[in-house]
Amino acid sequence: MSDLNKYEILSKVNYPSDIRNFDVTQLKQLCSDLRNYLIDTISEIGGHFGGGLGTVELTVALHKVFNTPDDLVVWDTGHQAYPHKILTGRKEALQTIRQLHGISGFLKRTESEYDTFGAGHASTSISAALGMAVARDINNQKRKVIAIIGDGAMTGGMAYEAMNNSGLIKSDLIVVLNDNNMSIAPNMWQISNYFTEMIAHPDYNKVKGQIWQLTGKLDHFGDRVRRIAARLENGIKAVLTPGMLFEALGFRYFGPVNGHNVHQLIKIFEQVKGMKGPVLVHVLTQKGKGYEPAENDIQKLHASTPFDKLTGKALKKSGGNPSYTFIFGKALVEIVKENPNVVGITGAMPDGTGLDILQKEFPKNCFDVGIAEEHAVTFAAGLATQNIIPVVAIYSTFLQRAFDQMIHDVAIQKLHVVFALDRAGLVGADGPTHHGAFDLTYLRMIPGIVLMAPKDESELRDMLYTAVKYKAGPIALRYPRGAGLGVKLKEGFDLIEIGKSEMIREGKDAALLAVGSMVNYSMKAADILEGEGLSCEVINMRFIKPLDYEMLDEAAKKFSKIITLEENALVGGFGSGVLEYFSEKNYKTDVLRIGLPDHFIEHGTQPELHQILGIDPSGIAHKTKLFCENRTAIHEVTV
Ligand SMILES: Cc1ncc(C[n+]2csc(CCOP(=O)(O)OP(=O)(O)O)c2C)c(N)n1
Repeated sequence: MSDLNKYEILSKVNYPSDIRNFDVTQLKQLCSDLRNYLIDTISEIGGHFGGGLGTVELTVALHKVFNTPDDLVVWDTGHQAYPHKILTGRKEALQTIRQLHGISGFLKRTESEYDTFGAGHASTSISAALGMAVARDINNQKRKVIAIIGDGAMTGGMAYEAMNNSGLIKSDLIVVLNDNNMSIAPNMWQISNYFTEMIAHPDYNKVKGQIWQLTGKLDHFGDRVRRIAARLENGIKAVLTPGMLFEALGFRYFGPVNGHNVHQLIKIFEQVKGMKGPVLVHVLTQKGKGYEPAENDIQKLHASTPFDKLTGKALKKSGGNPSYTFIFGKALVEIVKENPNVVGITGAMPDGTGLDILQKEFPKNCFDVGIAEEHAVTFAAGLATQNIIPVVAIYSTFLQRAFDQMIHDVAIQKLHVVFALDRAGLVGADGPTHHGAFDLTYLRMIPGIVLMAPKDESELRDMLYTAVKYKAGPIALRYPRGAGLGVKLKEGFDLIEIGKSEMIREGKDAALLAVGSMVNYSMKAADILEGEGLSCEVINMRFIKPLDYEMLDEAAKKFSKIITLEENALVGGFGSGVLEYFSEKNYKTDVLRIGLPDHFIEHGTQPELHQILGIDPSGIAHKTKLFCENRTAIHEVTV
């Protein structure tokens, strides 16, 4: 681990108050130390990387000019806030970031008073900051409120809802647009192209220069002339500058400013600090700034596992089983080859979802809509009305955003939209904002939807194929983050009968009814239990909706002990569905539900979390044994 003493200035800084008397030379040195410390640490332990390297100067300038934590700085998403964490009392703790019991990779109110608003999902900062600004007005306080939002996060509709409302309310609010022209993938923000073109246009620069010259010359005239000139300048600026869109929404626009010039940033923040009403400062940054491998391949180094500092290459040996994501991406390409009416849709996550493979092979069949999950779903619904088959590939956690669209735009109209939910279950280091803990709950309640979870990557392929062939309405499959089980993949695909489970191990003492990732764990648990004299049947449920009622009827007759297993919140999940059915049928079978408890689960590796929660094979075996012996199986967990 990095010895902090080797960073000359940073070693003396623990909180923002330590930098407020620094001169520009010291601040520049601090920026250099911050950057080196980030590179040294993240190359060793992994984590989000590119975004933070791009916000070093911005972070320093904000904490220098504003009186944090009394002034409220609200970061969007949070992956770019590592420099902020370092400057706000978490310098040493950075070395534990995203690790079990370490600090979070995102913003977290319980972690620091400087983290004014929890984040992880994008596009929330302006709304939250406006709420804080209005609360400040109600409470008669004086503090400043500053939101920092990336150009990627600006593809999310909520940012516009918030700006529109800010323009109406006119509360004092500073929004910093951190524009690096990148999301994780190349950004889908149309306005970004418009900025780039406008700023580069010679006429814009000529006229801008002339306005400034003119207003400079007018300085020696009287007040009235200066006021008219200022109005004129604002008027012309509004029409000619990239800020005209923001001005239309009621913001005063400043910029663009070089986001790696700490001196300029301080100057502009000092200038806007006392202004009335909503202000937008447009800051141009470079993702990965100061680290060549990241500057050259920023998509790869948005977030990373540990890597070689010199080359930027991952340290982890490649090999291992292909991921569910990769298998999904490849399978979709095979399906599109067969049926060109199938299209893939991603919300700014082509690499994360495996749709990058489709994007390369069939670019016309692939749509990256930006961080706009709500739009993605309704866009898919529109496509489905015209007999196109959309496969919407969104992480379980991000699809939460589009719940109403799934009900209102897709399910009520029984439209054939395929939902591919990656990262279902616990995702590991990203923690509670990113765990896919709720999709079985929020999908299971939607009338008419079909909801599946594959036991392995081969079944994922068949389920995707089945979903594309199924015409009767919405159909979803959910699968976990990470490597598949390494099962052999067959050529082509098989249709799976809707609503039919698969018995994969016979037993006589108890039945383990398992969903998705829990099938493999249940098989291992059954092995352990066999050794302890307990014979367990294992059923791969395949379908959470519709449930295999025939199988449930038989199981209820055959077994006095049934255990349901899912990597989803127990509240409202698969096990709840089984209990609802048993209650309707008045079955008296004892049911133990194993899954995620009713609290948010912190970050750690997937195996660590599974073990702590008692949903790994030995935990399952332990709970099952207690249950079968009529002893309590309630597992107290602290994660
Ligand atoms: C609702 C939602 N969808 C997707 C993501 C995944 N995601 C995390 S960061 C990111 C890109 C953000 O781009 P930008 O706001 O420009 O920040 P930058 O990384 O460029 O600093 C995306 C798509 C997310 N966090 N939230």
